[in-house]
Amino acid sequence: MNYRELSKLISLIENDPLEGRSRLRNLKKKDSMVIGITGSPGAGKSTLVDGLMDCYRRVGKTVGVIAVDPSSPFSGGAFLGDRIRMKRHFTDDGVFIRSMASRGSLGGVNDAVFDVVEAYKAFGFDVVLIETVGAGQTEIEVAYVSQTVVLVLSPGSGDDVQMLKAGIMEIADVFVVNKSDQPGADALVLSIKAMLEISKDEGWIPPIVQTVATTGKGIQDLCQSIYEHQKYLVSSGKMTDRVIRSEKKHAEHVLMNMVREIIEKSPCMRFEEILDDVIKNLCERS
Ligand SMILES: Nc1nc2c(ncn2[C@@H]2O[C@H](COP(=O)(O)OP(=O)(O)OP(=O)(O)O)[C@@H](O)[C@H]2O)c(=O)[nH]1
Ligand SMILES: [Mg+2]
Repeated sequence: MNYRELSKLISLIENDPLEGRSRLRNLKKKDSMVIGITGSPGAGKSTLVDGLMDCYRRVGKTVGVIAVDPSSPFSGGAFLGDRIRMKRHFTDDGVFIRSMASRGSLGGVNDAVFDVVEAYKAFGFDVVLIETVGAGQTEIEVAYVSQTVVLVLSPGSGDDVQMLKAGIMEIADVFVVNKSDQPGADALVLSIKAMLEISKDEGWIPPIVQTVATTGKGIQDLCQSIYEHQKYLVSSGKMTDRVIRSEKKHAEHVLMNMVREIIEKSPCMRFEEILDDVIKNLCERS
């Protein structure tokens, strides 16, 4: 597969999820490292992704990036912003960047992201980086596609640990306090530490990495922390759990969307009939 074919496959996934998925089914996939970069808007995720790409490219690894844009359609501002910020890598053969609108994709963004990750694996990238805004349940769910979830926080942006959405802290494997050149970074680190102390230790204590993404400070540490987490997943046997977690979420999202679609189109009006109709339809599709 070349980049053109990969682009086409992604468009197919977005425009005709069923067809896209059947195409994916027959492709051989690499055991890529899948890293999620999530956090509040403007925390510096794209700038960090850019730095991470550098880290991986320097050791010869190929990188596929998926930037899930929370608000604007494909032509929107954030998409262009991401393009510009990541432009250093635009001419690099070992890098592929795709932005996806989180609204407007058929079957929902979650299905599409899960499927696009599969397409990236089929292409054979060593590393897949997914940037999402961890602002709501949908975005948190997207994080389940990743083996390692990096949560990016920054001082002075309302990233008060107490106020973070439930669920987002729990899903973080590595914490990043970005914009460490700004006041309040140390206090933010302390509050994350305090929060981690009361949370349950299940063998992995999420490290807190301080970065200044704009200068590259701390990026190497972040790369190292991600590597350590991956190593931990493999040595503890938890990598398999992560893979299963992702597969299950993927299946859940695809099926939920199918069910929703069938219910919407169902000519039946009574509860039992609707249930029967859904089950009949699902059986016919499988
Ligand atoms: N001072 C400072 N500014 C930073 C740092 N990292 C990123 N920025 C700036 O913060 C702004 C947002 O950075 P992005 O990388 O676009 O942040 P993002 O989280 O991807 O933003 P969205 O995708 O819009 O949610 C940009 O103007 C960056 O230049 C940092 O470490 N220090
Ligand atoms: Mg961004």
